[in-house]
Amino acid sequence: MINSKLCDLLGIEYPVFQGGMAWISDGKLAAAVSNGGGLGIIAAGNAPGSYVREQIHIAASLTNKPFGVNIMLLSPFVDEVAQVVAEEKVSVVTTGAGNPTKYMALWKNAGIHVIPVVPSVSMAKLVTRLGADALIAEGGESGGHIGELTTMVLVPQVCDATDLPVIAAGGIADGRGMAAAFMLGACGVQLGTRFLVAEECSVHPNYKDKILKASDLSTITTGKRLGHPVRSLKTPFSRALFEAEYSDISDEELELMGTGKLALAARDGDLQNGCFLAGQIAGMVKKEQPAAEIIREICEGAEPLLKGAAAWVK
Ligand code: TUI
Repeated sequence: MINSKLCDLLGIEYPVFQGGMAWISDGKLAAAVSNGGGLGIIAAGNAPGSYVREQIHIAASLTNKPFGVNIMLLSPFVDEVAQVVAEEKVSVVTTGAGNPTKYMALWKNAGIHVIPVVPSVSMAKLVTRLGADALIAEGGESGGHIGELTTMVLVPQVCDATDLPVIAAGGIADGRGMAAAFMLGACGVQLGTRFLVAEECSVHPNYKDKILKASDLSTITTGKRLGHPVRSLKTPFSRALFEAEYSDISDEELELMGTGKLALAARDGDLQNGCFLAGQIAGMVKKEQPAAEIIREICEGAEPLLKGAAAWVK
C-alpha cells in the first residue's frame, strides 16, 4: 500500500489531494474524497465567506475525516474567507494564485496545516521560511490559473529547495503519473481534472461530458497578456478570447471578456460562452467514477510501478 509522511502529517490514508476547483469543488465532493481516504478540498474561489462556511458545514456533516479549503488569493473576499477557515479550524488550507504571507500567522495560530501552491523555487523557499507544513508544486499542465514551469521541471527543483513534504500537481491522472511524481521527489499528488468527473461532483453534466470527450490537444492557454495565464478547454469562447489577446482591444475590455465565464460553464453548462477550465491530462480521463474508486485506482496503479522500479537497475 502506498504510504508517505504526508499521510501521517494529515491523518489521511492515501497521499492523494483533490484540487480545489472554483465553482466545482464543494463540500459534497470534498467529503467523498476524504471518505475515500484522500484529502478532499473545498474551493473558495471568488465566493464570500458565508458560502465557504456553509460548504465546510456540509463537508463536516458528511465525513469525520480531515478535509481542506483552497483559498484563491486573488478573490475579492479573501480576507473574510481567511477568517472563516480560521474560525472553523479546518484541518488544511491550501492557497493558490498568489502569496499567502499575510494570512500565515492567523492560520498557524488556529492549528491549521497550511499548504500553499507554489509555481517556482523562490515561492517554495518563501513559504518554507514562513512555516508552511507542506507545499504543492503545481506545473503548467494544470487547469485554471497556471505558472510558467512544467511539473517535470518544477517538482524536483522544489524538492531540492525545501525539506517540507512536496505534493506534485499538474498533468497527473493515474498511477503512472503518481509513480513519476514520487520518482521526482514528491510524497503526494494533487488531481483536479480527474476528480471533476467523480460521481459526487455536482458540476454541470456538459462540463463532465467535455472532459470525457477531450483529447491530448484539447486545451488552450489564455490570459498571458494580462499576466494571469489560464488553461481551459478549447471552445468558441476560449478561442475568441485567445484571438482577442492578439488584437488591439484594451486590457479592460479583455478582462471583462473573461469575467464570470467559469460560472457559466460549471453552473449552466453553457457550451458557447462558458470557460471550461481543465488540465492537459483531460484526454486521459475517460470515465465517471466514485471518488473513492478514483483514489484506489491511482494508488493501486502506482504501487507495482514503484515496486518494479528496481528492474531498471542492473
Ligand atoms: O490557483 C490555481 N488555479 C486556479 S485559481 C482559479 S480562479 C482564477 N480565475 C481567473 C484568474 C485567476 C484565478 C482558477 N484556477 N492554482 C494554483 C496556482 N497558484 N497556480 C499558480 C499559482 C501561483 C501563482 C503565483 C501561486 C503563487 C504565485 O505567486 C505570485 C506572487 O509572487 O505573488
